[in-house]
Amino acid sequence: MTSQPSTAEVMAEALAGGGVLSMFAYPGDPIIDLMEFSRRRGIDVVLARREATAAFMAEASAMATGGIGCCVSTLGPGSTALVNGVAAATLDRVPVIAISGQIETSRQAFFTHQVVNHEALFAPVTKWAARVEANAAAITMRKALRIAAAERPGAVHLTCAADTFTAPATDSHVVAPPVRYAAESVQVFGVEATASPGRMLAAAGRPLLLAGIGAVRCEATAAIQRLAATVQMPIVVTGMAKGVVPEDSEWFAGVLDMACNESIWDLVRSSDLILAAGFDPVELIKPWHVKAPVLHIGTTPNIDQIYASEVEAVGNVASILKWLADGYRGQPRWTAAEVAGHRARLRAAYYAGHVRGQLNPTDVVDTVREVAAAAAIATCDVGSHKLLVGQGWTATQPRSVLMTNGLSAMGFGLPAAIAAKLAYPDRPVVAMIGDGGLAMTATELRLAAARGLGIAIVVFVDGSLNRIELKQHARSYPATATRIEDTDLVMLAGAMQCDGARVASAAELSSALKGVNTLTRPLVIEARIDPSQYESQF
Ligand SMILES: Cc1ncc(C[n+]2csc(CCOP(=O)(O)OP(=O)(O)O)c2C)c(N)n1
Ligand SMILES: [Mg+2]
Repeated sequence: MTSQPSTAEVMAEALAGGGVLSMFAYPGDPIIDLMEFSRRRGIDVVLARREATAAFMAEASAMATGGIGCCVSTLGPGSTALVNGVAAATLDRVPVIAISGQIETSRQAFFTHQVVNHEALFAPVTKWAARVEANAAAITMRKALRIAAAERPGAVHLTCAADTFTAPATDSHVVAPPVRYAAESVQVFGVEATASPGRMLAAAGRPLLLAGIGAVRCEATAAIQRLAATVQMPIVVTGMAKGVVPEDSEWFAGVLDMACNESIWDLVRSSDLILAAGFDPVELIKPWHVKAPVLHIGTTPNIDQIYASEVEAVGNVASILKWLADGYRGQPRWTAAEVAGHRARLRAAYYAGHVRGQLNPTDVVDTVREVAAAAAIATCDVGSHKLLVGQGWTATQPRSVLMTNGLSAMGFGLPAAIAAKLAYPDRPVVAMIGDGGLAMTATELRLAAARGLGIAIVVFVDGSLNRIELKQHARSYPATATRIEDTDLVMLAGAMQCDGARVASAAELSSALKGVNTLTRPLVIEARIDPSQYESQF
């Protein structure tokens, strides 16, 4: 007679079946069974230094791989600390299963110490917040995986009582749900019954393709390139979709709502039809002010209504774009020279405010890009530096730039680099983060060192929470609670068993990065930048 598996064992089995390779954890006693069965099932259980970073690691691991991320915490103080990263996964549209332990069932109705209502806490920041019971363990896990991965993806939070983890699961038949598109299908919605995406495109004289994270999820790279080349139209992408088309290709026209955003908006406003291809308005920082009509092409209908669209093509974004390219009989709409001219103007705007003889933020972005291999994964944090990385970093592959641009939470860049390197040990990984973002997460350097992760962490040191300090300047306020004290990052790196270097010029940065593609332990670079370029641009 085979003994019945415990609920924790069934949960671990389901996570492994769902393709989870790493579980980012901060333990407490209720969850040790789940961690142990996950370990036995071959999942790498990684000790983050706090729950908030564990959740960012789970998010970034899913962003980098296209799979499902997982983080776990204890009850009360553990679960409350997970919230930011869980919310980031939901707003960044990344599938994550977050699991927290809870006090034993017999005490739940009346006990108070460390007891927080998880379902109420996580409901607003997840797609589903639920409890796992021993008599519904397998179905709950299957549902959690399916909901997290279903369009639009996001986080699911599960709570399991300490005694339920160890209880025999009476529902233990684990079946992984399908999460990929199987068929090329498209639904068309139109205000007019005769609405046709193809006719709308054919009628446009200056169409522009705006590609977002839905296009990344649908692996639409080839389809976007083919449609853009067929119609001859510029492609603008969003921050989290960077790399969905190679950014050194002919029709690429820049990144929306990063540095130089006026130049991009001018181009968008000069078009007479926007093909919003997997574009998710969660990445917009201002309301939509474009008069041209929008052809919504997405995995879901235009449920946000941030822009109006009289025609919606809903389904696999790649299939829809292929279908449009197959049917296109119109003339070429733009010339390559026009788009190249726009790119040149964009590049000039990107360098605005560059100070000779100083280490400018754009020098950092350019130098890291020059030295890092094409296949490198870049992560960034949130702040002024992100806007320049977002526009200036030339991405050549989908999922090669990891940033949070839905919740836009500081503290993402370093944990994301750790998760990316764990997922892809053979690819170079560079994190470009602010000194504020590093201060939030610096203790994770010890984890990176312990795992022997050869990641480079390039810190834009300006002694400031610059993005916010600039807003204070704009209102003639003094810098209040936006200056951060100088920290010896080389010494910090040493204490964390990482290598460290301090640089104040592009040449020094370039030589500090010499081995960046073959590092065997983390390298922290204190890049002492002159932030005046931010002041002139933002
Ligand atoms: C968790 C979190 N707290 C606060 C903010 C608001 N915020 C956005 S950018 C920024 C400053 C970031 O400073 P730093 O990391 O040094 O980057 P810099 O702007 O200097 O490049 C702040 C405080 C945020 N986005 N996320
Ligand atoms: Mg800073």
